[in-house]
Amino acid sequence: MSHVLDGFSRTFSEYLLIPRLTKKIHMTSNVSLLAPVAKFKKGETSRLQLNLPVVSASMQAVSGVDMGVALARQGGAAFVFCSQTIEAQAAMISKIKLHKAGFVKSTLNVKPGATLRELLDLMRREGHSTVAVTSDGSPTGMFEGIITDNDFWEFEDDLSSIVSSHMTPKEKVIFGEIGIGLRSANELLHKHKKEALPILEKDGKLNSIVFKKDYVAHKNNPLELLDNEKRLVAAAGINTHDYEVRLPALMEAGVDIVAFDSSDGFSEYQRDAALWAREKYGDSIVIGAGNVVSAEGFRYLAEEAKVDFVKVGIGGGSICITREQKGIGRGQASALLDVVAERNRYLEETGIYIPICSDGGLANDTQIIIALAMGADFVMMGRYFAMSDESPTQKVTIKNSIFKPYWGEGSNRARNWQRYSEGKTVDGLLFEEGIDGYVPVIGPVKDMLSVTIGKLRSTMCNLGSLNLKEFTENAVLTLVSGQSIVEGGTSNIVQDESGSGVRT
Ligand code: MZP
Repeated sequence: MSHVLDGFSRTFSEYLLIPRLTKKIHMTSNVSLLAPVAKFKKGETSRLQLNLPVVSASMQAVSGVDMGVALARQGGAAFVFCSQTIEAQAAMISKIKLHKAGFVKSTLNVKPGATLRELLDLMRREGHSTVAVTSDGSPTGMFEGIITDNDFWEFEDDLSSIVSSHMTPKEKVIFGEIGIGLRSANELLHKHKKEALPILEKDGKLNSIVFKKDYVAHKNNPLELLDNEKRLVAAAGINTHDYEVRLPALMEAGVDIVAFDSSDGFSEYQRDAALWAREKYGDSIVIGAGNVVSAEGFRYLAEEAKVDFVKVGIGGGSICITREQKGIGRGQASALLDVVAERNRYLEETGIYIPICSDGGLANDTQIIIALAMGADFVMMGRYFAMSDESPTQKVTIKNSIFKPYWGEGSNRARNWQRYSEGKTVDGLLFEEGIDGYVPVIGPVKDMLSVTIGKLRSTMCNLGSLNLKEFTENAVLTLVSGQSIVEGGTSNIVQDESGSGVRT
């Protein structure tokens, strides 16, 4: 006979948090938002922590290179979508990893004999204005000089003339020698008022370049999430079909975190793929699996698949129609509470802490806060980031407002058959599990997160907590009735013209 769980399947909007004692030390500026991603032993620290408990979904309409850079700069990570060719996904990861580092391998190089026209094409294609000149035009050739778009005038100079007649030659270039530290390199940039500092091998070959813009960006984004080599942390979605080829390509590109992108992760496919990845790469990669919505699903991925973190959520995503189409899923709050309780039991039994990611269905900032209070270590969002300038879609105007398209990975538009393989036909999906629509454009990720995270820090102080662990431990939640939700809104108010309320 079938089994019916006690109670309802509940959502985040049905809960509120009860404030706890706020001491004078509980100031937003004292709050730490460090969030573990990789599993760790009790008393130890996770080998990879986010600086903000937020990641973006592995979706075509959400996570590309710009999102990877923008989110890592804020302390989170973007899971670059896997519903694309292996080469294209690996190239995106490479771009994120090469975007910034103390010492960047030079990606734009020309030979001294190249024409200005060739140089201009290169600058336009790559979107950079500083190019290293090497004897053979390679990133590690003999260094001959540097040329920037200030060294010639496109409409005045003869574009068939060669680079060497316009570049700053090596004798006049300020450069660093291999072995120089990042701090000293930045000091040289500062002292000589330069934008870029080539780093040369002892024999004069180009090794790398240090850019002033990276230093400035780092100072402007103190929570920037960096790997051991000071490159941005990059994450990617993977699937259980081509992981034996995809994962090596992503590793080669420098990926730090991967997560299986699946609507239902409670499967032997994920177990086998995760064990294969662990066997091949050990702890050099952080592996997430999911999605699950039950204690049983969590236990399986923790014990059998030995993954680093587990994602929770089926059917709650804003574009998701899995529940209507197939009848599987669970209210996100109930799913999360159940999985968190099992994670805590697992911790008691084994001494191993497995971080949990609450994925999908977060409709506003309050729900992000409630998810973290309920014990999610970090949250994954699609719609939220689809609304930002950095999502990889084009803006469109609809009835005088600006929108961006946003579609589910289970829609025919995404054709992500690896995620929903059971529903595949020769021409596409037998049935869709996701919809295709539009979301309003809000602005840059940095600005959006500053508001969301500001609210989170403030609520953490209301609950007398200085970090996310204390936040969860201190969290006392109450279920709200329909009437108390009405009470929480405004009442007997006449709106003034600016839209802000005037109490009557
Ligand atoms: P949301 O933040 O837009 O509410 O939800 C994003 C999450 O929905 C993703 O991380 C993924 O788990 C899930 N998703 C993506 N595509 C679909 C679909 O087409 C979907 N059904 O459910």
